[in-house]
Amino acid sequence: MEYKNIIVKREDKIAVITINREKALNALNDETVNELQSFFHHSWGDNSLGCVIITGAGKAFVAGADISELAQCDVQKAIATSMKGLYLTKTIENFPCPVIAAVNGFALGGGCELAMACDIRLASDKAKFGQPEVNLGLIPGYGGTQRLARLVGRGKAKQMIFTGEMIDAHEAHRIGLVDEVYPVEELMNKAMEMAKSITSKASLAIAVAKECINRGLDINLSAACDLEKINFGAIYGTSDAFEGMKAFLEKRKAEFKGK
Ligand code: DAK
Repeated sequence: MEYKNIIVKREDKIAVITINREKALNALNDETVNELQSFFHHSWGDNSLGCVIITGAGKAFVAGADISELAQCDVQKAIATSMKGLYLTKTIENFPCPVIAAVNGFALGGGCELAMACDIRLASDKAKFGQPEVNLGLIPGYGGTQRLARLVGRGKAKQMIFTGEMIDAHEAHRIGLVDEVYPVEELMNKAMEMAKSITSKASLAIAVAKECINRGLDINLSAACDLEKINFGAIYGTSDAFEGMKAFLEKRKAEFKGK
């Protein structure tokens, strides 16, 4: 698949997507959102894919939605744009294998929202996070009011969204917005290391665990535990589960087949 604004590199079971509009600090224009959506759509049934890493070229992860395009929106176009962004973030959230955001630099507005839709956020010590929409007279449009509050709590989310101010990677880590912080030169190696660890495990178990965590957080604990119970049973229908337990008992490395 040919893309203009993203670079996709495949290393074994891992796909690394680099958002590559460096001159606009990787701002998400319509075409880039379409390309990201297209990657996830075309990869949905690809059983050889075990983990996706999203990062940005140059000094930004993504500096937000493309303001030159946002400035052209009327009410109808704004709703359509928001729906597209929400659809992309939902697609990433529901994608059957883990998606890691390797946040190298600015993750602002739609960029912070893109990172929040990923399963795990690793940040470089140069990364900066913010929801600066109020500076433009807007509110977040790709799920930011919802995902940020769920990740960092309503007080911190309101602080970030109401002031529009940026926070650095260490503060983002402290409040739970990012999971790990690394020196910028180590970020991609660390992301690959994590992706390799994930792809060495049973892919169906990971897909089901992702689903349980995501769905479970939207419902009450008792119903969520029931959801886990059903899926715990369902995973016994996979041969990988038996291979994993057999390998342990035979003191050898498991050979998972994704079946
Ligand atoms: N869009 C378009 N171009 C951008 C951009 C953006 N978001 N961010 C940066 N650029 C461009 C700059 O215009 C500049 O272009 P040239 O002048 O060189 O042509 C180039 O990238 C380099 O930027 P700077 O010269 O400004 O670089 P600095 O290092 O000095 O500053 C910065 C970096 C990240 C602090 C600064 O660029 C900045 O403040 N950027 C804007 C950040 C921002 O406000 N992002 C937008 C957040 S709002 C919605 C849907 C979605 C959204 C909202 C509504 N609905 C459907 C209603 C989402 C909104 C957002 O994401």
